[in-house]
Amino acid sequence: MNPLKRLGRRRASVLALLAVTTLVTPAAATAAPDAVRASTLGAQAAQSGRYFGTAVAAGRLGDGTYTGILDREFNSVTPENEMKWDTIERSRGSFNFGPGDQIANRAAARGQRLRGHTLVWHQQLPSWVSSIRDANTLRGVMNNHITQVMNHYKGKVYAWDVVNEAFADGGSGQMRSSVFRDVLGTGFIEEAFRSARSADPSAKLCYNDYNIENWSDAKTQGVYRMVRDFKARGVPIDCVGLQSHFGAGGPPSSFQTTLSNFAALGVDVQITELDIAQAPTAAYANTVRACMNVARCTGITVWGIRDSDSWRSGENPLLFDRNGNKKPAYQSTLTALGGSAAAQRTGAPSPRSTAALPSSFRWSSSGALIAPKPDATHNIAGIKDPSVVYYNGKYHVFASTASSAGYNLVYLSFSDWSQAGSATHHYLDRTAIGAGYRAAPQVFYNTQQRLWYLVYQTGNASYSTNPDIGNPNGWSAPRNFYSSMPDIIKQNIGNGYWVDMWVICDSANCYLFSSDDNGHLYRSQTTVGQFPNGFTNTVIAAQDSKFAMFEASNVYKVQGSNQYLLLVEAIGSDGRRYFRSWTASSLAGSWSPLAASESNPFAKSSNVTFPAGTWTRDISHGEMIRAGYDQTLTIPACRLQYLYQGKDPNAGGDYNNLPWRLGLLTQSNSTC
Ligand code: 9MR
Repeated sequence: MNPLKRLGRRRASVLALLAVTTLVTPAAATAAPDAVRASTLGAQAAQSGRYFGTAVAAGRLGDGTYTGILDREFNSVTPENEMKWDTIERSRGSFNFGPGDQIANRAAARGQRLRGHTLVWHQQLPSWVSSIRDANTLRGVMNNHITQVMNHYKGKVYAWDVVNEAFADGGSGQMRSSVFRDVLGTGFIEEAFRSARSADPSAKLCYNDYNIENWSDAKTQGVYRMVRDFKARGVPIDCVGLQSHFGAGGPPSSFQTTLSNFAALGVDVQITELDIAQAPTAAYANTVRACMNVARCTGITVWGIRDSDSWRSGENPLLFDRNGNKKPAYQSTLTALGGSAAAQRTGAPSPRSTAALPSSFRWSSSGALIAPKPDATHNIAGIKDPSVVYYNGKYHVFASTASSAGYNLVYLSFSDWSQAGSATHHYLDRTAIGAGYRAAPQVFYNTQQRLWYLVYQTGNASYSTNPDIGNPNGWSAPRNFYSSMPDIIKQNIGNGYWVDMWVICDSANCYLFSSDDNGHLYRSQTTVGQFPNGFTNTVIAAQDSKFAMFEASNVYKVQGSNQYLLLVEAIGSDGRRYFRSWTASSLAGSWSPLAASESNPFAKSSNVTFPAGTWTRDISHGEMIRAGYDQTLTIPACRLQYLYQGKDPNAGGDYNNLPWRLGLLTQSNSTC
């Protein structure tokens, strides 16, 4: 963004001069990642906002070794059999919650989460249900079961496996035969989820299955199509459980791709019943890493505590031996849980390169989701330049606030886009970030330093850090990346403005990109170890004519591939903003056009539909919804989403006073 456009060069150079006086200081010299490593599975998982759980059998709760491990290591539990239909409603209308309550109450007393397992399943189903042939009767029985059980556990269950194992093995990709499908038709799953939502609107509703871990399997694709269809039609679904009962080879190489592709549909993913034949250390570590690398992979449950507790005890598939001792896989699991949040820097085999990005894009846009919320001391005309991460069950959005008086920053968070409009706006001028010109934020988590970074422009490229993204008051005062504007920028900026600073790191280096509103994209480089210091060797990374390569550049890593994606905002022949795109095989590499022309744009009004009404002709400064939240800025390859700024096409006048709003694009031509 170019906030100085109407403020004039003089102010820009004054700001740049002022900025020189703020020296670059290490932000996190005291951060010691190893010092905060936890010593149990649950505590370590909690550090990245996840849970680590186990299946629990009520019959074993009298065993002190068992409960000792349970309470020490796990912060989530799933009743292994106690909430299944044949236990809870063995005869019609007669409910037995005793064994389930025993587990639920015990977990609640210890602050452990509870996963509800499972409401509708063709197994462990009493014969009085499986023998029903009349659709109305079965529908009533199914909905009553869901309603009674969910009502009973309301407020205690974090996520329910509403429907379990409804898809067939093999190559059909269809639902399996069961009394539910055969009598009610394939719509029974939708009906079950709708009943579940009305019974307990605050529980997360999951579809759970096995053999859906390998992306190309027909069964995985069948479940994926169903979830996509549910999301498209507004059928309530919040999560997909991948059971993950693996052979000794561990997860398929596409496992992370599968997790992130489901997550990209807008659902959480969870590993719900993990066990691996012979418990190889690498197989456990690879499984955990795949989850850690996907922001919406919210937790992992192993299917039992000791090998002797397992339904496949002959294969010794768990993390504790028969005596309750930690096995080698325990250590590799714990280590993997403490690994990078979204980076593969621990030597995990990279997933096969999957769906590369297409060479043309189509999008569907939401209406304006986020508007400014002026208050007595903040007279704001536009909300702009959003940066967004999904972390710990919430979207965290940072944006510029704009008015003719100038620019500053705002923060808001919400769990669902439907709540974006009602979220509280925290004005960051009230924090150590301070008043004055701050704009165009970019947020990410630095996994080495265990700190959130907010990068923004102040006339220089500046940043603040915060250990807790959810605490708006936790940001440090601004520091600068450069002592002054690099010479190469001074030589090329012409009448432009130095704007839109952007940081992205690979496993060795961090790069700082910026634009000059004059046709140049600049890149500086430092090592991951030196970051945020040492940005030298500034070069021109890409150039074009002024309006063809204007500003608001984004650079991302494409998940599951060796591709990086560059987006740059341009001004079209119609005067409206749009995005062009390029790819490269490394961050310091040269950029090849992907969808880089006005006739084949990355995102422009011409390839965006507006089902809720065309509220903007500009597709301007924004950010992709990432697959993770760390410094690698990894995005999914499928179903891209882009949070952008748009405005009433008829609005005009002072650029700083334009009524910018934020909307969300969702890719509509994804082939995966
Ligand atoms: O571990 C469970 C075992 O004790 C039961 O006998 C069995 C009955 O079908 O169910 C086991 O748990 C299953 C889970 O509920 C659904 N996914 C597959 C699990 C292993 O069979």
